[in-house]
Amino acid sequence: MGQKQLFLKACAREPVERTPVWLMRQAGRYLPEYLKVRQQAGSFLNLCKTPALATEVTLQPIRRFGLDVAIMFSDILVVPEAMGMKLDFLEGEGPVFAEPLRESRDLNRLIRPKVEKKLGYVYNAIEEMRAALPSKVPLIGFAGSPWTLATYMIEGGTTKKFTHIKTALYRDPDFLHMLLGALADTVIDYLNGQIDHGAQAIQIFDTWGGILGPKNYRAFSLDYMTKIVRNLKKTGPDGERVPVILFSKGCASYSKDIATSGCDVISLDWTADAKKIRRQLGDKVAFQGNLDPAVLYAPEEVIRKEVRKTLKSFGNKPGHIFNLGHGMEPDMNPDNVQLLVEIIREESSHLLKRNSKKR
Ligand code: 1CP
Repeated sequence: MGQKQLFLKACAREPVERTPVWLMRQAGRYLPEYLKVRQQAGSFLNLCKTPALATEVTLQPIRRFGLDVAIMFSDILVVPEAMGMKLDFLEGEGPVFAEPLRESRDLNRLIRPKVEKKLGYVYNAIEEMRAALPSKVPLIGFAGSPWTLATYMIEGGTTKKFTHIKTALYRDPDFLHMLLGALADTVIDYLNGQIDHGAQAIQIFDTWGGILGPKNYRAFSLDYMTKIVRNLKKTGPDGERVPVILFSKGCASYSKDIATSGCDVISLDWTADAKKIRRQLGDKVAFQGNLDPAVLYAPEEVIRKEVRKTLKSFGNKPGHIFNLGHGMEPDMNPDNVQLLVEIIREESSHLLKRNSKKR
C-alpha cells in the first residue's frame, strides 16, 4: 500500500497539503467523450451494465481534469430494478417505472435480490475500475437512500410534486415503512458487496430528503440511512477504513442529527452555511461541498471569488473535500470545470500554507 490518498486523509480529518476535489455527476452528458461512449452503448442502462464501457466513462473526468477521486459509473435506480421493477430511461424524460408501487399489496412484486447475482455487473465494473485507476485516485461506490429510491418507485419517475409518496406518507405510513425497510436491507447487502469488490468509500445519495419536514426526515429518511451506516463493513479487503458520506439535499439544518448516524462525512448543498455548521459540529465529522453548480456558468474571476469563499467558509480545521452542492448539468462547459479544478488547487494550497504558518 502506498501513501494514503488525499481524499481518504480528508475523510479521516487528517491534515492535507491541498483540499481534494471531485464533482458530483463528474461523468456524464457535459463531456463529448461521454456522449460518444453512450452512443456506442446504445442505451444508458446498457452503458451501466457493460463493465468495460462503465470503466471508460468513470475514467474520462479523471484523465481530463486530474480529479482526486473517481465515482463508479452507475445509477441509484439499478437497485429497484434488481428488486424486480421494470426500469426504462426515456430520451429527454429520464427514468420511468411503468408499474409504480402504490399500496401494501404491490410490495408482493418485490424480491430481496441476491446482490452478487443481480448486481454482479456493478461488482465486475468496480474491479475493472480499480485496476484501471492510478493508485492515488480512490474509487467511491454509492447507493440511493431508501427514501430517495422510494420516491422513484412510488411516483414512477421524476416528479416536482411528489403527490403519490406524500399521499402514502400521510395515508398509509405502514406501507411506506415496509418498503423503506426492504430497501435498507437490500442497500446494505449491495454496498457491502461494493466494499468487498474494491469500493474505497461509499456515498449515500438522499436527493429528496429535503422535501420532508424535520420529524418526517428523521423517521422516513435518516433512520434508514443510520441503519445502513451501522451495518456497513468498516474496512475493505486491504484493511483500510471505508468512509461513508451522507448527502441529504436540502437538509443542512439537520446536520447535528445526521452526524449521529455514524457517517464519516456530511455532504452539504450550496444553501448550507458551512461556517455555522462547522462551528456547531466541531470536528465530529468531515464535510464535503458545497459550491453552487451554477457558478460554472460564470466567468473566471467569479469562479475564483466563489471558490475562495467556499474554502474559507469551511475554516482551517482538517476535514474538507471540495465538491459542488449538487451535480453537473449537461449544458456545462468542460473548460470551466478545468478552470475550477485548477483554481481549487491553487487557492487551497495557498490557504493551507498560510494557516500552517499561523499555527
Ligand atoms: O442519458 C444519459 O446519459 C443519462 C444521464 C444519467 C447519468 C449520467 C443518469 C440518468 N444517471 C447518470 C449517472 C449517475 N447517476 C451517477 C454516476 C455519474 C457520476 O457521478 O459521475 C450517479 C452517482 C447517479 C446518481 C443518481 N441517479 C441520483 C442521485 C444523485 C443526484 O444527482 O441527485 C439520482 C436522483 C438519479 C436518478 C436519475 N438517473 C438519471 C436521471 C435523469 C435521473 C433523474 C434525476 C431527477 O429525477 O431529477
